[in-house]
Amino acid sequence: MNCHKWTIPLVLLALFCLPPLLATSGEAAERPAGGEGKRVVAEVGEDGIQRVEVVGGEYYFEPNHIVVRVNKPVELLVRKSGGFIPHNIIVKAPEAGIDFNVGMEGEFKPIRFTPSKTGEYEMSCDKSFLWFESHREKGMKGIIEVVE
Ligand SMILES: [Cu+2]
Repeated sequence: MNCHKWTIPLVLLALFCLPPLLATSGEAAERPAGGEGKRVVAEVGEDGIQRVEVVGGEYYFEPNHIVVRVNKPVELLVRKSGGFIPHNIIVKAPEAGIDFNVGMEGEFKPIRFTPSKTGEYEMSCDKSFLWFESHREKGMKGIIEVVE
């Protein structure tokens, strides 16, 4: 039975090849639909406050491109997607009136500011596991775009 001598190598080959494939699809499933990310224009509430909900997870912000109007109050409602990995959301743009570093938890938490200058400002998570690369380097970053 000549064909049987290939059975074992083929099974071994399949076992070696499958885990990376599964790991890749698992990672893709972690990220919400939208692939490269999502651009959202903040909705203005009846109280005149621009509100956006932002969820942080491994390793993304959803949405990761938030558009707000200048000189109008903004409220970001932030929470993390679940699990044990800690996340935060940081924007360091005091020149534009945006300067915060807030830990994300399971419940929505408000971050309020009024952007005073148009431009694009980076938001990111600086958490990391031990000496490994930060979540920002793994893709957990985005843009707050302030427009007229
Ligand atoms: Cu993070």
